[in-house]
Amino acid sequence: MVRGSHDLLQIDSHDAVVHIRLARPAKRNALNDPLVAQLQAAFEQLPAAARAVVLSGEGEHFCAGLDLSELSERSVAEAVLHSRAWHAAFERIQFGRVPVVAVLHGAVVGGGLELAVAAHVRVAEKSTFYGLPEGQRGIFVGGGGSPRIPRLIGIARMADMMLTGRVYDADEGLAIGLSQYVVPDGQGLAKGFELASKIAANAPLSNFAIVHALPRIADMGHSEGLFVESLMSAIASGDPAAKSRIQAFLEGKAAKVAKP
Ligand code: 1HE
Repeated sequence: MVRGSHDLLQIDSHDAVVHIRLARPAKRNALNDPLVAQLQAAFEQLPAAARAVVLSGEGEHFCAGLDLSELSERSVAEAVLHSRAWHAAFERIQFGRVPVVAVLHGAVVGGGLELAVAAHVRVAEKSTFYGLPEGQRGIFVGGGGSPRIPRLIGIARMADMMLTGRVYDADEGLAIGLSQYVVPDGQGLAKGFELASKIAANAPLSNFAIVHALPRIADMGHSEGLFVESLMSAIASGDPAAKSRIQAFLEGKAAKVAKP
């Protein structure tokens, strides 16, 4: 189903939900060049039936970030291109064809956190811890963390994580906005698939608008944002899927919004 080499990923289809797992546990799923390229290819080549993706990591940790053993071999120009390659791959996740639910556990550090925040929904098992050790390593984020992470937790918190090496645990990560859910250890995938199945059942155009229009509107000025919102809203509500779903509700055939 997914073309090309992906020996550092494990990819399985479960009906409309595709499960993509980082499969380099001996190196704590550290992101080397082939793994980043395989991630990009996997998200570019999702099967036509895919409606949502669950992204997780094998072994004890979600992802240890940049493969530090590759770092010393690059010139400045090569390092720029390397960072741009991460950007291209993670853009395919954030602005791909379907929403992505990341299931986190253990270390979610450095580039691993940059990968996690390219997803749309994050479920963290209790074992999760978040860090940005770039300051200690003498480097800087390069996988899109600068624009994405402050939008979730603010510049001050990200600067603190990078300057002091502060690490947040799963509950703290939930409180500050790094994840939307925390679940007990071992239950992350079940929760991730439950959420992905709900997402997959939405009208495709609604999911498209949420993935592609919402973050761009949030980046616009107020007036432009309101206008583009109106356009996106009119396009979505004009779709036959919206008309049939609203009709089903009016006929008492669709689920009500229930109190949690
Ligand atoms: C690695 C990496 C890696 C593990 N690159 N090889 N990232 C970091 O600074 C995080 C560095 N890693 C760690 O802090 C720890 O490894 C963990 C907390 C993630 C996991 O600890 P642990 O005790 O389970 O594993 P370990 O014994 O430290 O590591 C197991 C093996 O994975 C070991 O290799 P081995 O051949 O000796 O068995 C480690 O060397 C290897 N390993 N992490 C390479 N990151 C686009 S810019 C992004 C910038 C960043 O991401 S900076 C943050 C980098």
